[in-house]
Amino acid sequence: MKAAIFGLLVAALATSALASGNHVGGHGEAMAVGEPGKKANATQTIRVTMKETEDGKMLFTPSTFKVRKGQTIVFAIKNAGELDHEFVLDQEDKVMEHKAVMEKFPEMEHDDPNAIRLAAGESGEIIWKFTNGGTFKIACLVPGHYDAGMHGDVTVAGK
Ligand SMILES: [Cu+2]
Repeated sequence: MKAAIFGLLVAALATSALASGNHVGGHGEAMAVGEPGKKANATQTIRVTMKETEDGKMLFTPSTFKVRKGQTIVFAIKNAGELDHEFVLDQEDKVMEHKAVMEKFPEMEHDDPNAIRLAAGESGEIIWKFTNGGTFKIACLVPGHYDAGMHGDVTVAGK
């Protein structure tokens, strides 16, 4: 249900929505960044820590990733900070749309396969198959966090 509501909100904000002629933000549509993966197919586990720093930044460590097209990755994510954080994996324009929605509706949660929200001290996983080459974003879209530094890049090599 949460995901469905989010989809509607995104559709309302999306400017690229009209071009597709489909219900935008709809789940089950192919995403440029790839698709949910199966753990059995994963060839690499990448550990990512999320936390605030003493000088007021919020960071993913590491924040840049290089993978290969076709690869399934387990992102093993730990919130080592004191606030809730999110790990959202998507193409940059989707991340920015989603960021705008979150700024309007900060309590919104999502349970999409490409995103996870973790309370302080929690750990979780995103298992993802990168089906397209290109550069994609990871981001925490809790309001203010992206602008405090909480984003990174995933480069997918291969045609
Ligand atoms: Cu955050």
